[in-house]
Amino acid sequence: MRTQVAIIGAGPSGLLLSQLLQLQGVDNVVLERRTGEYVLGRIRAGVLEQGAVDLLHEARVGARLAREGLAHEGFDICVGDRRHRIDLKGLTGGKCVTVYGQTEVTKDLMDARAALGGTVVYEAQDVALHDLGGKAARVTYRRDGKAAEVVCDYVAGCDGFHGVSRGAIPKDLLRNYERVYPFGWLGVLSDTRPVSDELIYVHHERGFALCSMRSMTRSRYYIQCEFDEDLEEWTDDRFWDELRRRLPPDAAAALQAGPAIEKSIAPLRSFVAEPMRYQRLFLAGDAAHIVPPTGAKGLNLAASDIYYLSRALIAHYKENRDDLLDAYSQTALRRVWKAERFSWWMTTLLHRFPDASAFDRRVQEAELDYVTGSVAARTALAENYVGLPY
Ligand code: FAS
Ligand code: PHB
Repeated sequence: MRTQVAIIGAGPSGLLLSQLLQLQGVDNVVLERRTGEYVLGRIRAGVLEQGAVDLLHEARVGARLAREGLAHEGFDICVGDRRHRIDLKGLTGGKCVTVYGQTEVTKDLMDARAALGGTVVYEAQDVALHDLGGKAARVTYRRDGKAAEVVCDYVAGCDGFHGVSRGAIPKDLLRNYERVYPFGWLGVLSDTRPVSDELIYVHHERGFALCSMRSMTRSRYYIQCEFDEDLEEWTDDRFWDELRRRLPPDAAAALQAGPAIEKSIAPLRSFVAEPMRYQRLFLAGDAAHIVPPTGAKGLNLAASDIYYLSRALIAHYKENRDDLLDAYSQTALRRVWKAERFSWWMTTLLHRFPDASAFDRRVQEAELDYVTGSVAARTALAENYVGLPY
């Protein structure tokens, strides 16, 4: 098969890039290891920056998002029993975020690709990259036991943290930056009324907690846990009891428990791979970087990568210019690192670090006191949370 861009991975990064390229007449093929059902079954992000919302509308997948997405103008930070509202709209001159699950984004993208007749190959096994420095690159894979090959001008590595693309960059050229956190997030999805109309981020001596949602009838909750917890040990009742112990009294009283329709533990890490380009290969999304979900930046960074990469590829094919392609890695990394900083800062602010010294804990308390007591500090938090400019 011959195409202009081979995209590895049919998560939000790969599908969004595929849709944006085809809308501009750039031929592409997506190769996905898993089935579509498996991809949709992964419960992940929940908060979209305006930049991501705008890009989804540009990709013509914003209709359901506009109908069902929940505009959020602020959120609470709880310290002890006190709730402090971060007024996103007031502190950023009117900006807010939209609550709309990654599952729904992916579903909308899958439907749009099918409607446009896009080529998305699911269950593509043993994907491998070849000839990235040649006149054309090649991507080989197997499906239903048969070998297949895609010859292309460019490869977009949108295959997430555990994908193959990053590994195609020679080790002597690739620089990895990483911080692994000494805890994880135990997440529960339940068809219950959210405890509050807005998100609640909790700093508690027993550990961090987050009250989020997917709609006004479907809630998403997280509690900080040991990174090597045994999920089997966490019955629904144990989860609800522990969450209730970390919430302020009014929220604990309002909490509606119910059966977990999904329960999972996510490790927390900060990770960046540089550069995000090698010859004909471009990395985007989790293939290039990971943030702890505290700042709700993972999916949103994937969106800004795809914003830069789609424009660069379209400029190559429609305007015969390569300056955007040549600047892609540097342009994307500049925004990536600011989101990495914010996600690290918000994680450090809100979690209980088991190995923290007495001095560390006092500094954390002072930081919380400063953030909740200073308009300048809350403004800095708010402008990062709603998303820095592309
Ligand atoms: P993805 O990982 O979503 O997609 C990559 C795709 O490539 C997958 O479908 C995979 O099957 C495929 N693939 C992998 N290897 C392949 C191969 N060899 N060949 C072909 N295909 C291959 N972000 C937030 O903002 N908030 C959150 O709460 C949040 N929670 C998360 C929880 C977990 C457990 C994880 C892992 C991530 C979470 N994230 C969260 C981040 C997440 O939303 C990512 O940022 C987002 O999925 C990035 O999208 P992609 O870059 O498309 O990567
Ligand atoms: C979610 O709803 O899954 C979510 C919301 C905000 C975060 C992380 C996750 O910071």
